[in-house]
Amino acid sequence: MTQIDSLRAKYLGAVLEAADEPALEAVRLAALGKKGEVALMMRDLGGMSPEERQTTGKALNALRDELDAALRARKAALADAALDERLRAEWLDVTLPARPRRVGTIHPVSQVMEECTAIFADMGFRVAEGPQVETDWYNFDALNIAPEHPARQEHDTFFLHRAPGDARPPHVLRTHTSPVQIRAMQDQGAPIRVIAPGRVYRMDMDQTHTPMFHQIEGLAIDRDISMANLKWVLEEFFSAYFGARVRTRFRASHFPFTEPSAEVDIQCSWVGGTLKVGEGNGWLEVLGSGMVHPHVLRAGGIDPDQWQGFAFGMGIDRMAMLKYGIPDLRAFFESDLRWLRHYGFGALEAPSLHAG
Ligand code: 2U9
Repeated sequence: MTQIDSLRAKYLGAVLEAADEPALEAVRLAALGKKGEVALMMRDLGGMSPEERQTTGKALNALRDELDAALRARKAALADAALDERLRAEWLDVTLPARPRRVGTIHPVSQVMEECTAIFADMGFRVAEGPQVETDWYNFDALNIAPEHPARQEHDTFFLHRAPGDARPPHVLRTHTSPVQIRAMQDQGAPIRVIAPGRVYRMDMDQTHTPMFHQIEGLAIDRDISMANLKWVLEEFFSAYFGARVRTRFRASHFPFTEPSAEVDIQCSWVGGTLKVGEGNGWLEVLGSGMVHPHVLRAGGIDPDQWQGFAFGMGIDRMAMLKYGIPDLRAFFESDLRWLRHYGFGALEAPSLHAG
């Protein structure tokens, strides 16, 4: 075997035995590097006869090309093997269930607000909204609430005091959503049919009152609207809301913004400490209402000689307590996660008129 043949055998064997890229690189340097064995033999060509130089040179070039090809092939094979090994080691089961995520709930107040809105919308009422910080004109004067009325006292209403020296009357946190309907009458005129759900503020705090609570008010103005229409709308509403035929009882009352005025009770029973709406001989007060006072129509830019209509107002928080058996109003606004998980609703339990 010539020297070239033994080099070929040695390095082709070394290439195949190289177990990783650094070992392969060492083989390459030893064979084809500047000081490698093939290069050293090339250097010896100078001392050979022309014929010998030609045959040996050709053979050395062929050996260099052959080793180079073997090195490349081995390098590619090692890279493939390394990738196979990574794919085996870094295996991922994409069918595993996802890690559980904490999901929030819809607050009962939001849920009930949506339920009520859906029912009134079905009867042709549109939702109206307005600011929570109001002028005293929209919150009191426009609603026929006299300057000396107790609601205007410092201990009943939250006032936003002006800077010292500013003589203008202070803004208030709205004490009811009625100013929304004044604005709606001014914007839309008559006939009009709107509901105004939203937050209201009164300086009150005990087992049944929080300084912020929620109301939904309704207003229907047309040429011949009467208390009979009011009674039908309310009975229709309560029956849809509680899911049973609910009778109502009207008791004469007084509000500055309605004349005549009525407080409305719904039929209920108390059995073994549980309240059931829509049955029995008991009555539960849930609502205030009446025919809109002519002064209030005029404040809304509507001529009381041409138009008349009813208005009503009720507390949403209380409606939620009644329907879902929630005992303490104050817990509504404490943000206790256990309470929210217990009384909250799933985001997909959207209220509708056809579902439970
Ligand atoms: C306009 C004209 C009249 C809305 C009305 C009541 C009677 C009422 C209370 C019920 C429980 C408030 O949440 S509560 O404390 N509401 O008794 N609300 S009539 O009357 C209006 C509203 C707007 C333009």
